[in-house]
Amino acid sequence: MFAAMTFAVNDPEAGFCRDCLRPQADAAARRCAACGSPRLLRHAELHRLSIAHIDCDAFYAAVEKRDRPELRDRPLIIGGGKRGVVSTACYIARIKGVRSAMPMFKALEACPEAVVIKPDMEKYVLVGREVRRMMQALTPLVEPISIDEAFLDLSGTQKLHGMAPAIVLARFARQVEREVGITVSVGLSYCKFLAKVASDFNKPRGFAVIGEAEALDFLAEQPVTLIWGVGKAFAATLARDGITQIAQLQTMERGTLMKRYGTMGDRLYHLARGQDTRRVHAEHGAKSVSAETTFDIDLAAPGDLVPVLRALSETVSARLKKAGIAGHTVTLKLKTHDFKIRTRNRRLSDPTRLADRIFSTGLGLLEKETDGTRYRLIGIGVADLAPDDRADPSDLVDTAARKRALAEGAVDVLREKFGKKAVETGYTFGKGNRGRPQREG
Ligand code: TTP
Ligand code: MG
Ligand code: MG
Repeated sequence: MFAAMTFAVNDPEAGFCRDCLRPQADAAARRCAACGSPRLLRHAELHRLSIAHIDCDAFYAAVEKRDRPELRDRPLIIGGGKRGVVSTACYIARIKGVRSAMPMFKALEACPEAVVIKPDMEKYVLVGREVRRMMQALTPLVEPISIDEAFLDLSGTQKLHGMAPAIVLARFARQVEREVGITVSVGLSYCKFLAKVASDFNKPRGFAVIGEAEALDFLAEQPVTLIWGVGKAFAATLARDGITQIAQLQTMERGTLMKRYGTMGDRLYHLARGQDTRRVHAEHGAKSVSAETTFDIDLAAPGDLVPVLRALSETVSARLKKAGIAGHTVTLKLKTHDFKIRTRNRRLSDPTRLADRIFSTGLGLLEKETDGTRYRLIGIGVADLAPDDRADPSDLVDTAARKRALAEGAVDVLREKFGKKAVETGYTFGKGNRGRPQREG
C-alpha cells in the first residue's frame, strides 16, 4: 500500500507524479522519472496547503458512461425528463457547446449526434454517497456542498496519512477512478474560496493549486464573477459602477465598498484579496443519532422494555450505516412516569454502527434502571460520531461479539435484498411495535 511509502524527502518544487504518486527529483522534468506520466504536480507551497475542494467531472454523465462502456467515446447528454433541460453533458458534448440548464432542443441543435439519457437520481445519490464516504476516510472535516462536491480540511492529517495533503488528494482521485469508475477534479489552497476556484481550473481530471504567494496576482486577472455570491444580477450592478475585474476591487477601500454594497461589499473587499476565514464544517454538524419511543402505557418490566430497546438499536444502526458514520458513546434515555429524564452513557473502546453492540451496551445501562420505576419513554442513541471506517474493528477481543458482528453483516445483506421484515432477531420477533417511534437529530 502507498500509505506505507514515505514521501518525507520531497522537494515541493520538484513535486510528485499524480499517477504513481512518486516524488520527483528533477524540478524541470516533463515526465515522471518512474512511470513516464506527464501528470506531474509542482508548487512551492505544495506541502503546506491543506484546504481542498473536490468536484466530480460531468457527474451524471460519468456515472452513465461507467455503466455503459459502449458510450465512452460518444457525446452524451443527461437530461430531458419533465423540464426538458440538460442536467449535464459529458466533455465530448461540451466541445460542441452543450451546457447544463440548456433547453434540450438547443443542445440537440448544437450536437445532433448526442446520445440522451434521462437522469437516474437514485443511482447518482448512491455514487455520490460512495465518494463522500471515501472522503470521510481522509478526514472527518468533510463539508458536502452538493451531490458531487465537498470541501475537505486536511490540516493536521500528515502524520495519520504519512504524506502531505496534496499526495493524499492525488491518491484519492486515483482511488475514485479505480473503485468508483468516475473522475474528479481537485483544488488545493489555503482557503475555501480559492480551493473551489482551483477545482474548476483544469477540469476534467484536474488538480490545481493556488498558494498564498500568488493569490493576489492570480485574482487580479480574474473577472468579478469569480467571487462567491456575485451572480448575474450583482455582476450587472457592479458593471454599472464600472467594476468588472477583481483587480479594481483590490484598489478600493473597505469602507467605500461597504457603503455601496453593504455586507456584500465587505465580502468583495476580503475575497478580492484572497482573505477567506470560513472554516470547513463537518457534515450537517450532527452530534448524535438516536431513536426513541413513547409508550401507550407506562412500562417497568425488563421483559417489556428490552424488546423495544432492541428494535430502537436496530433503527439507530440502520441510520448510521446509511450515513456511513459510527458513534463512540452509547446513550440510554428514559423518561419516568412523572416526566423525569434519566440519561446514561457508556463510551466504547472504538466507534460502533452495529445494532448488536448498541443494544448490548444499552442493555447494560438499562439493567441498573429497571428497579420497578415505571417509564413512559425509552430511547437509545450514539454520540461522538466518526467516519465508519474506524468502527467495529474485526479483531474485537470478544470473539462472541465478533461472530455477532459477522452475523449482523449477513442479516443486513438479506434485509437489503428482501426487506426489513424478512429477518427478525430473537428480541423483536413477533413483538410488533409497541409505541410511536420518534426521530431525534
Ligand atoms: P456540476 O458539478 O455543476 O457539474 P458536472 O459534475 O456535471 O460537471 P463538471 O463539474 O465537470 O463541470 O453538477 C453536478 C451534477 O448536478 C451534474 O452532473 C448534473 C447536476 N446538475 C443539474 O442537474 N443541473 C444543473 O444546472 C447543474 C449545474 C448540475
Ligand atoms: Mg461536477
Ligand atoms: Mg458540482
